[in-house]
Amino acid sequence: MQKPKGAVGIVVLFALIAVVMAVVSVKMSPLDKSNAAFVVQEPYLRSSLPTSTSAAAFMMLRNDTGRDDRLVAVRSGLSGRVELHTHTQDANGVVRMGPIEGGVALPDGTTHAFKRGGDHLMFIGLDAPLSQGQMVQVTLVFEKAGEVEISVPVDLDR
Ligand SMILES: [Cu+2]
Repeated sequence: MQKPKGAVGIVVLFALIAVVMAVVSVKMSPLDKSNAAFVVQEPYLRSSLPTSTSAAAFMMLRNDTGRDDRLVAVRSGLSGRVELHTHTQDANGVVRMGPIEGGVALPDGTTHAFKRGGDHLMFIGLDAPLSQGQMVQVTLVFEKAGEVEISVPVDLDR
């Protein structure tokens, strides 16, 4: 029996390309010659229904800037208001989502997961319905680094 090594190799290669393409390294300034940056991995934005007036964005956000920072606000032309949300469970076991008070701490060298059922960016009051594959410009506002622009693709299938 001979294993189809070639086929496996190709599958692995495609998987690597998919991951690399999803990584968006965001320099804080065009003049910044160092490798200091925020790294955004696998960002996507979705709404539960095409007619929804709100949407949520998810991503892995890594701080490689060399100093501790904090994500304090988010802005986007997609909706008038964007809030940092999390899910919490009350004493009766009911899960609710609501704003994260004081923003999201992001110590240097750490990655924060914005994921389904957990922390997320909440876009409230969409001006238009989302379309699959649409790229949405989002401004992340950090306490120290200031404003960082990222692009987040709409993926309604995730
Ligand atoms: Cu929310």
